[in-house]
Amino acid sequence: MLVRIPKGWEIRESRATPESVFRDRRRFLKLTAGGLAAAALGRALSAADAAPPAPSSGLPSAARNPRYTIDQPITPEKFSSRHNVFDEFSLERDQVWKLAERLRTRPWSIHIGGLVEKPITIDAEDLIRKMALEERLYRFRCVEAWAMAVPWTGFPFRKFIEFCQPMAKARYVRMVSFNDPAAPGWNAGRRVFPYYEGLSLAEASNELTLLATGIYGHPLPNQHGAPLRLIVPWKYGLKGIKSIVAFQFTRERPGTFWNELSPDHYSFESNVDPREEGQDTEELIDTGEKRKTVKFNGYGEYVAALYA
Ligand SMILES: Nc1nc2c(c(=O)[nH]1)N[C@H]1C(S)=C(S)[C@@H](COP(=O)(O)O)O[C@H]1N2
Ligand SMILES: [Mo]
Repeated sequence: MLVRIPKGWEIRESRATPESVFRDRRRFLKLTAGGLAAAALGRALSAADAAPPAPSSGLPSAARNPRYTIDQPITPEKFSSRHNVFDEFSLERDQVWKLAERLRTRPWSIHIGGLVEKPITIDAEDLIRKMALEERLYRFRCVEAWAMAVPWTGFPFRKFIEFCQPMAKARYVRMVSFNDPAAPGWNAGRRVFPYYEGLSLAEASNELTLLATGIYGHPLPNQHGAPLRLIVPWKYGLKGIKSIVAFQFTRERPGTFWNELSPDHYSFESNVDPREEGQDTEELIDTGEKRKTVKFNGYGEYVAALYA
């Protein structure tokens, strides 16, 4: 069993931030060891209450794009699918998968609006069928200093922008998660939802930025943000908003969930940065191996110019 010691960021938060804001995140770290042990047992999914198949199911499997690969083993799915952050369902990392399981993701309306030539509402399935899907191996780094590497299926955000046709004056894109307290499994007592995120259009157009529809060669299970979630591998995981229902193109920089809760600790950009207090090392969720954090999570050659 993995034994975890308190992380630097945990100390930082308790020192500088009102207790009410961070009590939950601190509590999880104490529970993490148990969560990972449960994952290691590889508990079987109960099929009984399963929701209908995800919108991307039934599509031909996407070919792996060899340009995006990693220099470490892929994290086994039994770890990544049992240690999740999706606070709408549970603040306990090892409980999310079970609670999220019954969420219905079909049909799933996605609104595209704001500064676009023609605002539309489109079903996730119709949108996904319009896009050419590919698989990419990416590193993933949470601000809680855990890390993994997984194969995502999806389409480049850049292609999605072409589809949306934003007006020339648009500079940012704001994204919003589903918000349905009546949804099965919803258990969001302590936080105010929906979760919302944003990127500059320069960031969203970067070749790395992906809208994911699947993981490990199959549709996204709900705990990973079905039917559509954002993946920006050079940023902390909190930027990767799950189960998106709206995209709004804006001229002004939009607010983001964690930045507005605690601006001193979570910047709009939230790029992985080992110089930040408590972020110099990270721990792999499967092996417990500790290693040095790399600036931009190792993706500097793709993105450093965005921030120069
Ligand atoms: N809607 C929503 N999206 C979210 C979150 C959340 O709580 N709600 N958590 C974020 C955080 S902090 C992380 S680390 C990643 C975790 O993604 P995973 O569970 O697929 O590994 O999702 C991000 N997206
Ligand atoms: Mo995170």
